[in-house]
Amino acid sequence: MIRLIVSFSLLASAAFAAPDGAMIYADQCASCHAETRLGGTGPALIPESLGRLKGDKLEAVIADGRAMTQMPSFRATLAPEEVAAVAAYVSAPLAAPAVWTADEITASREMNPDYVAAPAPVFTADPMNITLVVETGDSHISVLDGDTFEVLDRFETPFAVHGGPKFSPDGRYVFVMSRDGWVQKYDIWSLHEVGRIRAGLNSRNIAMSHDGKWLAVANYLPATLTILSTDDLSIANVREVTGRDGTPSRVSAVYQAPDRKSFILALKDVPEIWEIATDPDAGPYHDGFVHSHEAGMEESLAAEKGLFARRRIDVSAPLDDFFFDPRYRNLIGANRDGETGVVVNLIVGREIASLPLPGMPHLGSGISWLRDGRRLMAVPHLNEGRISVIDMADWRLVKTIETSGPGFFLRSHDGTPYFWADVFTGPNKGQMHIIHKETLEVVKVLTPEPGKTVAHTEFTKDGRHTLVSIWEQDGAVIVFDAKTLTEVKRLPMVKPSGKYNVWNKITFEDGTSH
Ligand code: DHE
Repeated sequence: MIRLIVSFSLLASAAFAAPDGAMIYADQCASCHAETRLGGTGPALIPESLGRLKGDKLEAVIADGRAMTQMPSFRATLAPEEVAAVAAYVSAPLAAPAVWTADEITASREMNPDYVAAPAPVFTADPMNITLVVETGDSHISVLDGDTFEVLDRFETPFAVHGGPKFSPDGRYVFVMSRDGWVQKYDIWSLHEVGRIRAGLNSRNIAMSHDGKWLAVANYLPATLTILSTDDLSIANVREVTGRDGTPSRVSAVYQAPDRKSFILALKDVPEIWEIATDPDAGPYHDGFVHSHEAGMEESLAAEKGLFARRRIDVSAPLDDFFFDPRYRNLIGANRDGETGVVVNLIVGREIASLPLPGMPHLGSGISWLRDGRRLMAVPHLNEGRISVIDMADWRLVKTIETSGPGFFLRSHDGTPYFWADVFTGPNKGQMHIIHKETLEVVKVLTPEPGKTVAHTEFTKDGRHTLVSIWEQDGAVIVFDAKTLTEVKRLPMVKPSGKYNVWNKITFEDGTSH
């Protein structure tokens, strides 16, 4: 009888056993987020990187997925108890804390033993009109001749490249970053990889210093900014990123501010923006300001001087994403969860205006141009089919352009009257809107491959052609005549994402991302 009761209770406990979060994680999540939980294509899933994403919010992301990311919905795969179990598992600290020290970064550095720097380009194509195509489908980059569209080389990249590769100011070298923190240096003239290094465990993007000497890597994990020497990829500086009160913060993105000879950092977890000097003579960099009650004057709290000196700028809420005016005097920032954007004047170091920007504005993809002597900027929204056009003199919303669905990227060029805006999700995914920069009217909607994702545009050096990605495994880059808007050529590519023209990037062409 006792035996019977024992086996019954064993059976019952097996039948009603709580789901095992670790097992579900290994089964469903590890392929993207890594067995160690330190991140792969997906971000690291540990309390340090989940930040404010806790409890119900975290379970909702697992159940519903996340808009505009590769995070799918698990509602059909996992029962609510299983979602809760895996959420609890990833919310628990790692057995050992995730660290990635300067020594580990250095140890990861691999220089290509076969690389020999060519004295001149090894091809006859115009080195200033080279366009790179990131093919995420099989982790490669195609190096295109921007005049003939011939593929000069196709080299392997680290897995899951994200954000724009950054070129040296002379356009010879390019640096590529993957979500798991690898930075690769490639010599375009020699058509050879120079080397690579893992600068972080989970990284966001990279920025090149005004003089081409330093490359900054924005990291989520660990909460650091890694600065590498562009020469040999050795570490120049690793700075822990913490708010005034010591709270560690992930870095959402780092941008080059060439006119200011600095890097500007968007901090994800604290309401601060950082500026890091790339000028050895910089400073003093005032570490924020306080208002003096007696004199009504501003006083600096602290100051740093010289190369990599840091300045903190306080903002009302953490900002994820930035856009800059062409002289880098003002930064326009937005929080992906918020309804407004803010303008931060980098000279005085404080917010000077706010903008109505609901619907997840994607400022990093913004462009600007001159219309009747006034500079306008346009920003797509990640979850709404509209584009906000703002006057950069008085920060007025000039127009909201309706499109047929949420878009990711905008692109233009001095040599064209139009800007191109994609639709990345929704029933009209794949439509490309051609919008006139004077009238702000949609003049044409192209659907080059119905049903397929068609996104991200880049112009050639002279603006005569545009290259658009069919963002599919068996995809292609379509070359359009930018004037007649007709297809000129189609180059088969494996899930091509971003495309980057050397000239447009190194000259800071208005219509392109920097
Ligand atoms: Fe990106 C650029 C952030 C999701 C493809 N993306 C950027 C930049 C930032 C950013 C800050 C500018 C960096 C730079 O070039 O220096 N991206 C984010 C996000 O926060 C977001 C919404 C969520 C995330 O998971 O990180 C996100 N991005 C995506 C994607 O899902 C895309 C479509 C596919 C992918 O590869 O992950 C994607 N992002 C890109 C591309 C660029 C980019 C192709 C470079 C655009 C350019 O022309 O410069």
